[in-house]
Amino acid sequence: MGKVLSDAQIRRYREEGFVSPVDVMSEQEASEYLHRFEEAERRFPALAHAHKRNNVHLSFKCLDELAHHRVILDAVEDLIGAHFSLWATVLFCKEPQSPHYVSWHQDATYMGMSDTEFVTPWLALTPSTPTTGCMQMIPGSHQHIILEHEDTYAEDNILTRGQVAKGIDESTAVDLVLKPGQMSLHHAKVVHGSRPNTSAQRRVGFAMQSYMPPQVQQVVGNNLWLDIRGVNDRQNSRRLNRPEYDADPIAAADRDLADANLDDILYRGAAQKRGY
Ligand SMILES: O=C(O)CCC(=O)C(=O)O
Repeated sequence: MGKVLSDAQIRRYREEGFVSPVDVMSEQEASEYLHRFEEAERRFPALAHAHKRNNVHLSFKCLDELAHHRVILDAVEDLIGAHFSLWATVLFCKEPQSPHYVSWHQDATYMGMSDTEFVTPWLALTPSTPTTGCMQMIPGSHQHIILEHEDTYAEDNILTRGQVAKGIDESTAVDLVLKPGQMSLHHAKVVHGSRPNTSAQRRVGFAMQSYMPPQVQQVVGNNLWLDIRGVNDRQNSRRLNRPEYDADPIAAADRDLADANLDDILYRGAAQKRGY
């Protein structure tokens, strides 16, 4: 038994490449976080929108709190050990009845890391279901290599390059249905995607992408990390500051650096650069 995950859940993560659902907080607490996030979004529209969705935890206090939530970190520790840092976060908001989707992909493909043993918790702040466009995963797909991805730049595809992993058998895909306050945790190599939100409700998911042990290094861009737990010495790395309040300028300067670094890494060698 781990700190949060049972032996069966840990086994499932190792075998299937994800575990879901995991309770983090009550629906009531999740709706309070959603309210705080949407308030901050209204107050500081330039800091969080469809094309400014990376690293919002360095701007909004509520997301910084979520990235340091004890239950999330304990579950991460159950999977990758007691020493880890946070690389980045992504807010995946799908507006009601919108065409946006996420094609089948493996996160590690363009992240520029030295290793693929890292984990992404995805926390639902609203219901994540087949009609709101929940994530779907292919069990066991993390046990293979990084597949060839084709960059399509398809208009409604909200991945940076609209990249699509080739040769996927969708017939085994499973829906990750989450209530507000529940999370899934997925491996860097598991193949996953999500369909459009056809409902009348917004779907808000916060992906902490990803928590990584110190042996995982950024090898394409700069090593900019938020220290989370244990000892995380990486050569030539710079530690990011946490915001003390919404739009804190000290953390905002770090977010500018981290966002630019992430852009350089994710779009390295790409034929087009989009706003994601
Ligand atoms: O939120 C989604 O629909 C997709 C998220 C995703 O691909 C990820 O967190 O790695």
